[in-house]
Amino acid sequence: DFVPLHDISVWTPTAGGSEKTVYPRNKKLDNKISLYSGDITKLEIDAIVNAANKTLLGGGGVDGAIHRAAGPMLKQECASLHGCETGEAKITCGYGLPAKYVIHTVGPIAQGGVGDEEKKALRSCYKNSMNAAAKNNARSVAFPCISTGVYGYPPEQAVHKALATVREYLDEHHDKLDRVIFCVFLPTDKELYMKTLPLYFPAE
Ligand code: AR6
Repeated sequence: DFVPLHDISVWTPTAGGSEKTVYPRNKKLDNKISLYSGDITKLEIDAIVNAANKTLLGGGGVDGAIHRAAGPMLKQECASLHGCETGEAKITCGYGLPAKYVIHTVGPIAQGGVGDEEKKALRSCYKNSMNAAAKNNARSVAFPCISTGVYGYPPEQAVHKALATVREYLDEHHDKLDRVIFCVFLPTDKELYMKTLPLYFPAE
């Protein structure tokens, strides 16, 4: 029941959508974005991103799902990495997962509210994860909604940070990645992304 890359549809911007787009169209980015609704552990792509914690030793949420699906070898490799700071990213093999790599990043804890520090850290998560992918020649990468679960970052704010960071990275490095997949798990996140994607990846 794995989902290969060719079954993950490309997100096509619709013309005449929103008036208040944030960026103009960049044709070089056409066909590079996907919105996928479902379990990230099923994606048969180069790399999936894990919303981990600083220990990198597993936890609940998407982290728990990834470790369960990958098997105990993943934890073993993670244990050799000596943790990860907030905003940083570390890459491992995918083991039992259909994805070749897992990129573990640690999102900010936003239960005390979102300030400049949290915004900067969330941006770093996306940026450092894409850099880790590119460095390892992983050309397709899927992101969960980092920090918006247990870590309490408001999804309405996180979606803008995620899309702005990916858009800016791809503007500069469009040759380094073939596909960035936003993997949403909750129907409310799917709606948020459908509403917000046209602002960052408009048709015209
Ligand atoms: N596939 C895709 N997305 C998922 C999946 C899945 N299988 N399962 C959950 N999500 P969270 P955080 C979504 O809490 O907020 C862990 O214990 C979920 O609906 O997993 O960054 C770590 O060890 C939500 O939209 O991550 C850390 O201690 C999103 O993934 C802490 O939680 C992120 O929710 C990290 O908290």
